[in-house]
Amino acid sequence: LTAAKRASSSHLTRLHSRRPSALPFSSTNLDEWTRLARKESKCGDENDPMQYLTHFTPEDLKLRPVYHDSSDAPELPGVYPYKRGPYASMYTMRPWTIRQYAGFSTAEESNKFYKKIMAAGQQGLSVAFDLPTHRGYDSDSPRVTGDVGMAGVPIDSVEDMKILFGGIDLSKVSVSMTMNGGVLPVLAMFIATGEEQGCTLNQLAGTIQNDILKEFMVRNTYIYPPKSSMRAIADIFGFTSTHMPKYNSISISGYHMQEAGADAKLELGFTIADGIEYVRTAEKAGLKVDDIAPRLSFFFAIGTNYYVEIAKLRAARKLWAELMKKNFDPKNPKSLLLRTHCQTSGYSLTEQDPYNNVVRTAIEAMAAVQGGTQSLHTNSLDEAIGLPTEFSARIARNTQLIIQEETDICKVADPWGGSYMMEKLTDDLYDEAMSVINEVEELGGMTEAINSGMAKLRIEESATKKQARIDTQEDVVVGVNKYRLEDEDIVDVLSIDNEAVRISQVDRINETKKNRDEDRAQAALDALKKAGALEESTSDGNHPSNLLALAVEAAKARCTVGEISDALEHTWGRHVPDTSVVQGAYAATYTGASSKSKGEYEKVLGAVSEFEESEGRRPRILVAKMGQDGHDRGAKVISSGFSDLGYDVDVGPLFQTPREVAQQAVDNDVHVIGVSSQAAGHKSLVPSLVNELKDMGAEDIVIVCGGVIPPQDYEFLYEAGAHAIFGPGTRITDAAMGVLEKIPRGKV
Ligand code: MLC
Ligand code: 5AD
Repeated sequence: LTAAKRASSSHLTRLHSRRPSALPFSSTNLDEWTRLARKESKCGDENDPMQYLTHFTPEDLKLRPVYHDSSDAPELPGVYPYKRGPYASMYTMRPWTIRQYAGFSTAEESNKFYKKIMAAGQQGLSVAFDLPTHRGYDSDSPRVTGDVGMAGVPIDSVEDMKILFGGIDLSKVSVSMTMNGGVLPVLAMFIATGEEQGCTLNQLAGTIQNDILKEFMVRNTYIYPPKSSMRAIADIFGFTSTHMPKYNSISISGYHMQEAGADAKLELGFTIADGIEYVRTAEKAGLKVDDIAPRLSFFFAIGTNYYVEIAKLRAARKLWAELMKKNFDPKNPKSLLLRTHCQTSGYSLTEQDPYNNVVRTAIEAMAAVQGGTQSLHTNSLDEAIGLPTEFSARIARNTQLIIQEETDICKVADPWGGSYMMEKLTDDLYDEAMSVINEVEELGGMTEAINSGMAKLRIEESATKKQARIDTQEDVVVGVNKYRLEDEDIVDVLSIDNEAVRISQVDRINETKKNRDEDRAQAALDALKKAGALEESTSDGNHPSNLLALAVEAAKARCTVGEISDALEHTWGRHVPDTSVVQGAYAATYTGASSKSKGEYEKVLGAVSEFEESEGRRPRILVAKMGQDGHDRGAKVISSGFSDLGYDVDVGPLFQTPREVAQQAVDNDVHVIGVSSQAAGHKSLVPSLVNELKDMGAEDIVIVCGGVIPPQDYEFLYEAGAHAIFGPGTRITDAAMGVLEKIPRGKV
């Protein structure tokens, strides 16, 4: 809402004529708040913003823009350490941005969708790219056949990016792009698109995720090893801080940690520690804290732990402000502000009785808003089944519009401030996160904590415990482990013709390469290769070897995402992660469980040892991830649970082709392959796996599938050769028993 619209539509106008304001404040915090709120609201020196921004309810009761105690220096939003919000007037002047994450099929289809949702009330854009783009592969690469266009929109060259933003004025709309591994080519293509649309660099507003540290920990769409990846980030900081003052150069993300199983203290501690590591990286590369810190932004997940999630955002702002001050002593107050995007939790949503997800999401959205987020994505009700349909996306968007426009929630900043419970919870979480940060510091910072495996293992342990709490009903999930329906309705899902998308992308790549100036393209790629091979970082935004500047030239020369990525991979190589499994965390929760859950757990243990006695060895399962899908929470939790239940578990590497999985299964002589699919590639990857096993004469290996698989696809997968499918919400004990029953006996 604009200030003008607010003033005319609310009771403000009446208020001004009735009560001209005086300013009786003496305390410094209140003075500071008043100065800032006056500036933000443009209410003029003659008005007191506390009154100017007051809203009257239909009962003529006052809702003030913020409430505070009567101490000399009350805590207030917009005032250090910003626990109560980054802006003084918060949502009374400008509500958070409704920014729904979207992208699917082709640039044309996604562009149409963006225009529709903007017309229906969405306020900023947020692009979801497909997995090949994330991992720096063009759509014509043989490694990515099953992934093109499935989990997001494919971008191969600036020609795709121009279609994606056709008719959308990039000087007016802020655009977030979730891109980490493939950040250089993709950001370069966005910049080139803006310039070719006629915008100047200083008009481009938005955010690039660009947070590689959490990729190594949880999200897995990295390309290069950590050191080179951090160098690219410093160059991006240098370029955007010099040329793109409205652009947020990073979105430091705890979201994916929570999705991977981190509890709030781990999510908060690791995220703030990541932020500190990025500022250190920038300083080491010669950048000044006040040049980059005002454009660092954050991103948190908001789950169903209502109070804790609100406390998390309050504690986050305070932690960041204090640690920035202590470690870097910036002069610009904006360098201390933690501004954040939030997304409601995907993990908390269920495949079973999916309309319940609307309610969960609304509650989570309320927590995000009461915690003071700057931007929000609310998930769609079909989250656990597939990508949002037009219907489910509408309900998700309207959830935010209803909070913003039908309620008076925006009229008061930090309504929980001063609550005994909330203040204590905020302090406690602050302390817990601070001890995680101190632990990380003792290891030498976040890069070291990641290298040591500590961060990943702590999150995986937390994930396994959470699963065990659900399996034992200590944590209730309505419609899943309690109040389960006898029959589930089938919900519509968005279906994408992966093969058609791939063919059209390949055509456009060929066309683009045919029409470009080949010498210019090769020269641009050579320049990138050379700069990548330099020992020294060139983070300075005006330096001729700045990697983003060179990537922009390559994008303009019509080089593809794959070519630009390859030019750097040439010297940087590709990162190969370790695979390890947490032991004992699943079993541990059963020691205190009810006798019913314990009984089930022991039943599986018994069945597994009976199998071992009769077959001469334990049941052996290869947990496989095929294609570019790096979501491995499910695979990790299954591996660690099955291992505690007595299985021999082989954890396959990420990003395998079906042939590589079949080969590993044969080499390790497993009974079962457990395919974990979260990114919609199952309909092409599972049949290929079946064929590969046949080719190797290993059709007796049982295939079971789990993850985000729409029930509509079950029949297809069974016909293709899958023996069992376990949807989200399956208890590990049930899956372990189900798999055991599928293994034919008598094979040694
Ligand atoms: C805000 N403004 C105010 C104000 N509130 N001015 C006066 N008074 C107030 N009360 C101003 C701000 O200063 C700013 O201007 C402008 O209004 C916009 O406000 P903002 O608060 O900065 O909002 P926004 O532009 O939406 O930016 C929010 C952000 C940004 C800083 C958090 O980084 C962002 O949009 N992030 C989104 C990230 C995202 O969508 N990620 C998707 C991940 S999905 P100015 O001039 O100061 O800029 C994913 C899933 C997966 O990751 O695939 O794994
Ligand atoms: N469109 C919309 N939402 C998406 N998500 C992932 N990909 C898309 C997409 N293409 C959301 C889901 C998921 C989270 C990581 O982001 O909510 O859980």
